[in-house]
Amino acid sequence: MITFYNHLHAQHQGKFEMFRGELVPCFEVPARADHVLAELQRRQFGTVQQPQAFDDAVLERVHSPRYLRFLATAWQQWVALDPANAGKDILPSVWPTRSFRTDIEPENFAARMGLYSFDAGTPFTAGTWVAARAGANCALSAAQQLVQGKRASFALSRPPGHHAGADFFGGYCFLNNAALAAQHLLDAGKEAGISKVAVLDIDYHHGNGTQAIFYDRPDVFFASIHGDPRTEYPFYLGHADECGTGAGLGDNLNLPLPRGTGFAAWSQALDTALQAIANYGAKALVVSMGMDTFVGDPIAGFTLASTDYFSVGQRIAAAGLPTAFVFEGGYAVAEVGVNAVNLLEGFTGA
Ligand code: OKP
Ligand code: ZN
Repeated sequence: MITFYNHLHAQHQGKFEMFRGELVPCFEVPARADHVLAELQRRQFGTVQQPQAFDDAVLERVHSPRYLRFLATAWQQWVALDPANAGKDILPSVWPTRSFRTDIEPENFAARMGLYSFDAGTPFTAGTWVAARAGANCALSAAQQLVQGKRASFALSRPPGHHAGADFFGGYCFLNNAALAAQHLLDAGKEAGISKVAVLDIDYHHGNGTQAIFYDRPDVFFASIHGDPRTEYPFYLGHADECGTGAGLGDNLNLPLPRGTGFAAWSQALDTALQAIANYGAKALVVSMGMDTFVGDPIAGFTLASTDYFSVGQRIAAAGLPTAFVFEGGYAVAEVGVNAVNLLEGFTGA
């Protein structure tokens, strides 16, 4: 299996996120991807390649043009406010909640930051756009492998993507890498017979961005296993009664589980999700591969063990679909490499 990796991910290195009234050091750090890369190399798992470049038009298949323009220019706008800003990350502080208008892009920079975001935990830095763009290229390259008939691929991308919507960032995410991969499978895979795609999201946190992007679509099935949003981030989406809408009705499956859930119940949910994907008739699979279900994760609440990930990979492989794995969360930095490669080895049967 080919892994797509680009060192530019490290250009996104947030300093602090807002937590309980204080700024605390970011959990989403470059070392996460570096540990996965090191473990792939240590076990000689497949090959590692640079991603291809993809046009902005490919990003516009998922994200709005005005959002992409904002991301591409946000840092220069920030530094233009005050040259001293070059040494500080950007965090939003004001948002257009219910009853506010979002159709008019404000001229005030802080107001634009809030228009395009949903939390104060996602700093925007000097290198965020470059890193996010490189990460999206990894996900798109992984999808391109399946278009070319490969069985599987891995996008070792950072920052993660599944909380990012068509026109907003948050939850450490800016470009929705998994959604971009799914859309590219449909757009480029038509002749290869890829007419319906499933996204399986196994990150601890609900993939609200991916769900929202495809919620009314019959050509992408979204299934997610995650901490119950009544208590877990991102709180405002991911309940079991969210089944899709319009032409997409029936093509969204949320399997929320209580904080503290272990592998026995979690793996039953995985089998339920995979059965639903089989019933849907997906021709290819994108896995939002969050590794924060691990017992040692500092910001999540499931209790999977490192060895459980072999079984996760095996079960996904048994679905028999061409599969692109896209890296998402996983904040137990020292263990994230072993856990991720265990999953991939479980898949390949190595
Ligand atoms: C991103 B992904 C921690 C608060 C949680 C947001 C978590 C985003 C997770 N102090 N902040 O789904 O792994
Ligand atoms: Zn997560």
